[in-house]
Amino acid sequence: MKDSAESWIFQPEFEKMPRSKLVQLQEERLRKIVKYCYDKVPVYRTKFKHAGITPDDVKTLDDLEKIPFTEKEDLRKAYPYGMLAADLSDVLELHASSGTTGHPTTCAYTKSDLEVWSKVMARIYASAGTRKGDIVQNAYGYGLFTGGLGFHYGALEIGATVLPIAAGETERQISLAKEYGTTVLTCTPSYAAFMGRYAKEKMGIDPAKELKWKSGLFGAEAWSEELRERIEELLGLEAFDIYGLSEVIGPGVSVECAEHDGLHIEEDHFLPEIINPKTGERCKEGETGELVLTTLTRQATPVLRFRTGDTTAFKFDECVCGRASLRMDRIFGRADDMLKVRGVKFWPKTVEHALLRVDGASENYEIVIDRPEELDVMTLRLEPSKECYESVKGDLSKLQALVKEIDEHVKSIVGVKANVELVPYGSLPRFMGKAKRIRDLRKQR
Ligand code: DLL
Repeated sequence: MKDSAESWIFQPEFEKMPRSKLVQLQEERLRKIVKYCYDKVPVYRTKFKHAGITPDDVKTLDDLEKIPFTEKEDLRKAYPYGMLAADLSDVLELHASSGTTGHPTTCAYTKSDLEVWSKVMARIYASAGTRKGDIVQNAYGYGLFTGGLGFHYGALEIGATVLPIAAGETERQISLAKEYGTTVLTCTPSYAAFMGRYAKEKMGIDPAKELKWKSGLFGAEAWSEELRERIEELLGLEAFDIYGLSEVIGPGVSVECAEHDGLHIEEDHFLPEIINPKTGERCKEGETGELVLTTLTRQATPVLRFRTGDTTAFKFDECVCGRASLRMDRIFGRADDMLKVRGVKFWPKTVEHALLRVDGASENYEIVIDRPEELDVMTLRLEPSKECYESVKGDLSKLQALVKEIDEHVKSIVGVKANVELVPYGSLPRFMGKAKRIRDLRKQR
């Protein structure tokens, strides 16, 4: 790894705010946003009515639990403008989140929202050591996906230089990284890994030695510690996990600091809770559950107790970095992504964790689940790494040994037997944005 990125704190007055003062600020903002949502958005008024409450019933953080949840479905039903709390003429930017499972949802930003977004993204960059003088290669998709512009605004706010290259054109990414000497890479973790392999294998460039990337801000999808290690080694940078979602702001809800021990939540803007997804009740301290977020300052599309569908747990111990904010564990996955095979439940990320522990396994894999008769069958289609693929060509015994090792790892870590199928190097799809690695054929039967 290259020199560790030196983290710093962009807005210490908020990020290091003593808890009692922060709670006071959160409660002030909560009262205001609750009244604002009630006054401006009929959906909230109806929800409050059904729950038998008015904004006057919400005064403290403890009262938050009285407020009904907002679900993704509420936002879908209200598409395109039903959740808008500000005047449309005050909206400066509109994003629509991808509608893979139905209607899209609208995420709108007023001037003030864009300012908040820039500030929280600047905090996120600072946490990864980015400063004025850095050149950020922003390889998140620009457009309606919030990744591109969120990382763009944050870089401007911090005074860094941005190369707004967006996702794709991998050869150009590597050439420009070399020519311009970009120092920070921002993209999805799957694309970061792909870029590293591409540089080495197709262009004969070793990014760890020949590029200046010192840190990478990777998010938008769940990724394992093993993938982090691989990316760091391949690209010669320090990798930071960053979390966010369009319905709340885009990227910018939480980020790792140099300790890499959970993600600090920007709590003065996003009020977090963790609930049991089945009962809707708050989890006990440290328990894992579904993350629920309330936006405290959002003007255009504020959300109250939005169920993110993402599974995590809070970390309450103090962080040595000096930030006083609550931390969350890295996201295990989305509740609706959890797989159940032969009765065993697990996250796709756990499969990745098991897989990437095996030398010779590449990070290009696909999980296929089917139920040809009564029983579920999980097949793990995997490319061996290029080195492995080339060294074992034709040697069946070596390939068999690799299959056996993967098989054993998956069985012991995931708890389910998988049929391991090695496929030629380069045959599985590559992803510039969020990776899609699961094919659940049971749903089509
Ligand atoms: O993915 C915003 C974003 C862009 C975050 C760039 C980080 C970096 P959406 O497209 O609305 O927004 O998707 C949000 O992606 O609910 C999670 O399920 C997942 N997700 C985002 N960040 C992480 C992460 C952006 N660091 C959905 N780890 C969320 C795991 C993540 N999952």
